[in-house]
Amino acid sequence: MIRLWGRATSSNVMKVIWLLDELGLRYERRDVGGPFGGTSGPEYRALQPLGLVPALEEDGGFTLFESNVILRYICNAHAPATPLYPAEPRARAQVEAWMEFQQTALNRPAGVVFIGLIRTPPEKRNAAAIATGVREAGAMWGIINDRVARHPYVVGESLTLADLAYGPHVHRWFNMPFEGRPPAPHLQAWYERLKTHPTYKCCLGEIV
Ligand SMILES: N[C@@H](CCC(=O)N[C@@H](CS)C(=O)NCC(=O)O)C(=O)O
Repeated sequence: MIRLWGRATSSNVMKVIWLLDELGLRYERRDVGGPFGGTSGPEYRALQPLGLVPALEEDGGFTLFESNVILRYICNAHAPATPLYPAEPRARAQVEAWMEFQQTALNRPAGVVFIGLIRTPPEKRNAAAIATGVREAGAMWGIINDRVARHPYVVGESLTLADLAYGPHVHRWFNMPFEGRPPAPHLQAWYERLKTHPTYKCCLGEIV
């Protein structure tokens, strides 16, 4: 049995839920992190050393952390032929590169906007920092906009793990209340395309 640890409001948990649902795998999920707590004790730290979500656990004592690594592991272990994670080395490397781009280039400025706007009470918000985050995240989304101008999905003609990695974030980007979102028509069209995948619904909830 696959056990996913992490609250369903976390972007990094959402992408794993999306994959598990997309592959039709059976799993159970435990709400930890954020208001649920449960991540600071030694038992949880053995699953995720920083006390973050998600973490994955399987029968036999196997555990794993880092959301994008979890995505790749699930495909390797449970759906090795899935086109979400192509086996051909160059195609696979492209998927991995764009997953990495999400974690390394987009996440920081997108996080500044999300934490600054959604997780910070209005009287404590830093408008200048949020505006800088919007500008920097907008530039990163511009790069994704250019990709999906050339083909329907981030890496090519079909949905891959690269799209899953951005799915929770693009929903936030188009639905958080801020000014200065640069025009990105191809990004918007790709977001609408993601919504045609029924299993994407796990990423489309209220932004909290
Ligand atoms: N690089 C890690 C980042 C994990 C992370 O930052 N998780 C956030 C939620 S998106 C977290 O655990 N926040 C504290 C909490 O929810 O208690 C991953 O991709 O798994």
